[in-house]
Parts: sequence; C-alpha cells; structure tokens
Amino acid sequence: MNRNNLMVARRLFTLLLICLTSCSLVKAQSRYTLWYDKPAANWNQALPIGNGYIAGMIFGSPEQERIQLNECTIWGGGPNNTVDSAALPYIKQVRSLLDQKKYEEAQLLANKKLEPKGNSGMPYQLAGNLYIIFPHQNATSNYYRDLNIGNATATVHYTADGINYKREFFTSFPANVMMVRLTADKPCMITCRMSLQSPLQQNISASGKEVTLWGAGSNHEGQKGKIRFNVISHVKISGGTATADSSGISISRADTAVIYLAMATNFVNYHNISADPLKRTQDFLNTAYHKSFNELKDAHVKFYQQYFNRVSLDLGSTPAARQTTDTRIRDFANGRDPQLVELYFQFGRYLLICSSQPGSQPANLQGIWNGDLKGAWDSKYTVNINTEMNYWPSETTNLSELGTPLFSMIRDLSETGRQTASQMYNARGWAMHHNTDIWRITGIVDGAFWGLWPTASAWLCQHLWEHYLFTGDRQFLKQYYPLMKGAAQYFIDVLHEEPGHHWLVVSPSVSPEHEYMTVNKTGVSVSQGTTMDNQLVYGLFTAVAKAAAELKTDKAFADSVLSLRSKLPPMQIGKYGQLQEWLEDWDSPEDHHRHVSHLYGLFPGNQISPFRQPELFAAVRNSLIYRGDVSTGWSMAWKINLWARLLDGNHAYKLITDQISPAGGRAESGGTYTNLFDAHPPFQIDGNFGCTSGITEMLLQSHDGAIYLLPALPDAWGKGHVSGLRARGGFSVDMAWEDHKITSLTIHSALGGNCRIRVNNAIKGLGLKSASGNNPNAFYQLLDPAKPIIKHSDQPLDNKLPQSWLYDLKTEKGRTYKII
Ligand code: FUC
Repeated sequence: MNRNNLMVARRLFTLLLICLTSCSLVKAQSRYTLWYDKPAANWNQALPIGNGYIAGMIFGSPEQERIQLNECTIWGGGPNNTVDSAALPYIKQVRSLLDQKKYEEAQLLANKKLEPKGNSGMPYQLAGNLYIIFPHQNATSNYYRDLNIGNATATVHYTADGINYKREFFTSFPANVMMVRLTADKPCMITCRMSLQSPLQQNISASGKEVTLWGAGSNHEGQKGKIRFNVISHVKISGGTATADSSGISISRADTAVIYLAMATNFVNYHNISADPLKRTQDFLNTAYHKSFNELKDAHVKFYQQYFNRVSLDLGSTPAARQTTDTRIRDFANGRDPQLVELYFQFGRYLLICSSQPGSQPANLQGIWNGDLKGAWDSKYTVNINTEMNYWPSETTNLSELGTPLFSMIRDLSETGRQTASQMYNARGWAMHHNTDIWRITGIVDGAFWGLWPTASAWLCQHLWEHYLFTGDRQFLKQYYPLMKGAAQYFIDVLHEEPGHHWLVVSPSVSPEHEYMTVNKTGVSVSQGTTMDNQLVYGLFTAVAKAAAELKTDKAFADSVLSLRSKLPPMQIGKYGQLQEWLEDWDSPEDHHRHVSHLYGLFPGNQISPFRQPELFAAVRNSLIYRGDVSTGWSMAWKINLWARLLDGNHAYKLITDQISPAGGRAESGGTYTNLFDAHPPFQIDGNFGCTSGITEMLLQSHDGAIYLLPALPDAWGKGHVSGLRARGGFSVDMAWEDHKITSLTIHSALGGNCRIRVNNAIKGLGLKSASGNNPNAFYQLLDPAKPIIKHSDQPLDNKLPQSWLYDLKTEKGRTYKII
C-alpha cells in the first residue's frame, strides 16, 4: 500500500469510528445504568470509576471535563506507629478505678494520660485532577452522561455547535491505566486542552503528547510526608495536531483523541517506600500504549464481568426505571421503583470490585474516591464498624477474592499490633485500637473517650474465619491461623477478673463511641466487660478453637481458650427488656445513638439465634426499637441487616426506603447523594456496602445452622429472582419466588456435604428430605450451646417466630442440584 492509500484507509477507518460513535448516541440505558441529563455540579454528583489501584470521579461538563484522580497509596505522613510506651501504668490505674466503680475518675484519668501518641492517623489524599477544556462557542444540548456498572464504563455526550460529541471512560483492571476517548460525529472536531493539576504537586512538565506531574503526600500531625507519586497523561490523536506548552497539551482539529493516564507511588508496604514512582508509572503507560482503546476496553470489561456477572437480582421493573437516577432517588419512597433496589444492590458490588482488588489497599471510609487533602475522619480505616462493614457483602455476594486487601491489612496489623500489645498492655500477641491507616498504626486515636477500645483484632479476625466458612479454603486458614492465635493470645493475657461477678472482661474499654450516664448524670465511655467486647472475644475464642480443630493442630491451646471462654460474661437482658449494652443495666430507652455495638451478636455475629436463644433475640428487637430508625448512613445500613436477621422484612425494607432518599432530605442525617453514594454525611462508603449486605440478608442467611431462603422478604418484593448468592459451606443459590413462595431453586455445592435448608413455606423438591439430626454440615457447626442469660426484667418478651421448615439435601463436591 502506498502512502496515499494508507491515508485513505486511515480516513475511512476514522469515519467508520465516527459513524459508530453517532449510532451509539442513541441512549442505551440498561438496568445497570446510572444516568443524568446534567453535568455534575459537585463531587457528590460526579460518577466513580476505579480498578482498586487508581480511580476517578467524572464530572462531565461539556466545556470543562474534570476527572478527579485517586491512587490508593497516596496518603499523608510516612512509616510510623502510634504506640504509647508510657501507657501501661495508667491503663492499670483506669482498670482499678473501674473495679471500684469510680467511673468519672476513670474517664478523667484516661482522657488525660491515654491520649493519642504523636498523631491520630494520616489522611488518604487525592492525586489531583485531569482537566480537558473545550472551546464550545454556543450553548450545548442533548446532554447525557452515565455510568454503566454492568461493564464498568462511563460516557458523556452532548451536541455543541451542531456537532455530536462523545467521551468514554474506564479504568482498566488488567492494564492499570485510566482511558478517555474523545470523539465527534464529524472529522476534525476535537479541539481541546488537556492538563493536570494537584494541590500536592511539586513539579509538572509537558512535552510531545505527554504531561507528567510529580507530587508528594502532605506532612501531617508531626509526620513528614514521605509518599512520592507521579501522574502521566498521554494523548494519542488521529488527524489534527497536539502541541505541548509548560503544563498541558493543546489538541487541534483531531478526529479522535485517546488519553492514557497512569499513576503510581513509591509505596511498597507500610514500612517500605523505596519504589521508583516514575518508572512504575511509565511502565504501566508503555505497556498499555501499544494497545488500542477498544482492545483495552474489551480486556477491561471481560475482567470486570468475571466478578460482576456472578450475581443477578431481579425484583421487577416499572416505567420509573426509565427516569434519571436523581429523579428515581427522589421518588423512591412512593414504592413504585423496585428496580432501584436492584441497581443500588449491584452498585455496592460495583464499588467493591472497583475499590478493593487483590494487591490494592482495602476500601477505606470512601472506598478509593476522595477529592480532599483531608477528607472526613481522614478517609482512613475506622475499625469499630466501618472497615468491617465495607466487607460485609464480599463473601455473600460472591466477591470472595476481594477480601484479600483486608486480609493483607490484618496481616500487617498483626505485626504492628505486637508493639501495642507488649508495650501498652504487657501482653503477648497483637492488639490495636479503633483506627488505622496505610502505615498500620495501632495506638489510641482521637482520645480515650473514643479510642480506648483494644478489641478490633477480634472483629477483624472474624473476617478470616468467615472466609474459611464460605470457601473451605484450608490453605488460607493455615496461613492465617497464626494471626487469629496471636489475637487470642493478647486477650488471654489481658482478660481481667472483675470483682462483681468474677467474670473475665476486657478492661478498660468502651462500647464503641458510646457513653453511659453515671449517677451524677455525667456521660462516661470507659468501661469494662461491654457486651460487644464479650461477644467479640467469645467469637474469636470460638473461631480459634474451631480453626485449630479443622487444622488438627494446637489442641492444648484450643482447650485453654475454650476454658477461658466459659468465664466471659453472659449476655444480659436489662430492665426494659433490652439487651444490655454494658455490664451494668445502664441503657436508656431514650438513647438513639448511631452505634448499636451490643447487637453485634445478632449481626454480623452469629451468637443470637431466634431458634436457640429466643429471649435474647426478643431483647435485641427491643433494643433496636428503642434505638429507632433515624440515623446516619452506615448506622441505617447496619439496622437493615439487623432487621433482616430479626426476620422482619418490612422493617428492613422501610430502612432501605430511608436510605435511598435524597441526602439532606427526609432521612435528615443520612440518605443517598445523586451519584448513589451514601451520605453519612458527608459521603462515607460503608453505608453503600452495608445496604448491599442488608438486601442480601433479606434474601438468604446461612449463619445459623441452615441456609435460610427468603428469611425476611418484604411485602414489596412479592415476586423476584436472584442467582449466585453464596452461603457458608461452599454453596451458591439461585432461586425465584412468587407470592412469597419459592418457585425454582438450584443449589451448587462446591465442597459437598449435607446442605440444610430452612424455608418459611413448605416446599417439595428433588432430593429434599425433612431435616434430621443435629449435624447439618461440617461448616455449619458454628453455634455453640447457648450461654446462660441473665435477665433483669419481668417484662414478657415477644418470642413469636414465623413457622419454618427444615430440609436436608445430600450433596457431592462440585455438583449442581436443580431442586425445584
Ligand atoms: C466512627 C463513627 C462515625 C464515623 C466515623 C468514620 O467514628 O462513629 O459516625 O462513621 O467512624
């Protein structure tokens, strides 16, 4: 082919592309599309894309595109830990004051002497912004932008000066680059200026078709900013010209422009920051640059869908689903848009896939999306609820591998937490308090009132054990058992015999972020033997003993933790018929605090079963009624899960309706922003993940000796279908229902063994037998005999439970059973 022919071929190819572009201007919203008819006016209207490592928030203005950029390892400060080596004598004094019931003195001493050491954690920070400025002369029309969570791509299109323009975006999972393609339906129409900017910028240069930014994480609370990073944005054009100036690239009269953007830092792990960020960034870019936009997109979509497509949910659809997403949020409470629940559920899965990938950092308070130098609570890891909530949907919604960053963080913390255990508590093993960051700090954060809570390790280890229960991955358990054992060793050493009942308690501690009123009407948080701590240590000891048995190891150690476990305080039912939050009956029915820590035993724990501990179950219900529905984002999400576990689908659904309402509106302190992000406010991602988990818990539960199908189906979901949800024991479930009755049911068994099923309506199905024996499945032997309860109330407890039926299905490893 001679040069002229080549030119003609190139032109033809371009025109074909343009034709494809204009054809796709036809709005193709799918059930998985968030879409809008206006650009984002603020961050909470912008749309999130990400691949676990890098991420963007797309604003979509026709005249000035802004993509706010994130890279998961750009944090303030540098390697450090916040261990307070002078704390031990004060911890002992606070403990002794608590023994003497001198609560106010205990609080005063703790506030004064157990302050954060050095800092309260470092902030997660933005990388900067990519700007693309277009010199449109006249007003634009036909505006449309969307995010398709079915294939993890976003688009913007509009008409300006008679031309139809289109932008497409994604962050490639396999290639780790952000891609932007700019097209128009006529040749030579792409004229714009691309630039980078960052408040953390140290230097910037542009040459050829590339802009390079050098940046550094902030100094913060006495810690020097040690993170170094680069962002490189490279444009490939067809037709036209590209000219570099000092900080950007001007593109003139191109047919199309494709931007390849990469970012990387010097972060290797919490104690090693020796990588070369520029080389890393260039490597990503150089590898991707040889591939076309479409090639990269195909590989990206394929990678993404291997996760996303594992679960589908259908709760029905109405014409309301054709409205813009902001309109749908506004109108959701009228009950005519069941498909929005499906979209919200899948959006939670989308966010986890895009913010937590093996090798990345775990999803923080904002996942991976943060536009500030210092977001709310530093956008770090709060481990007294929020970090754990982020991972509630990972096993149940079939995204098990995405827990890997959390597991790796727990491994790091089991190393840094050794200093905290030994220096602050004179104990073996490892411990941490209620916050951590990329440097894996384990000391007290924010002050003793909130931060004197040394029980996080027990909660985090539940995620390791649960991963095993869902997957049966013995190799994983073997790898992580030493961490669980280390957490248990800490509690073996610090458990303290309180003088009242001679129970073993964690002391001092708090019921996360909550306070009780002393006789002098002073709010005090420090305490001992809080219900949540008792449940967490009980759960940890149980998991460690069972893990040791599974691995056929450490019998003597397992026996010793079980013996200590029997000396932990029992759960107590207080004078209002509530589950007590503290060792003493200090609860008040007027208390509407957002944390419901003592209800951990019901969810996410499995220590309160309606069938085995109906009185405790009823007490949880009373507590939750007293606490009320109104709360901030994540708290509402927790309550959805709790009402699902209380088998009250309508109440759970009512909370979903509160959550999916405009932020700042009816739900007061919670609600949903236009971009479907949950409002704490401001945005905090845990509410998204928690709600996705809650919807799952309404459809399927597997923590209580059986797979409970449709345990909390609300009246609003009379008919539906779900496939791919996972249950403990290695099962996955597909089912459809109508009038609350299961009409089809298929179970896949990855591990074999008996599959015990519980349903609220009798069913007949292939291979099902009425359940018999007390040995449902090896993985189900979780619940230990109910611990004795102490009751301080004569109030009759409402123990009415729905009638349910139990069946057994014998399964073989790797087989699928079409039951109905
Ligand atoms: C805990 C909560 C707050 C917020 C913060 C990140 O402190 O009590 O509500 O979620 O974490």
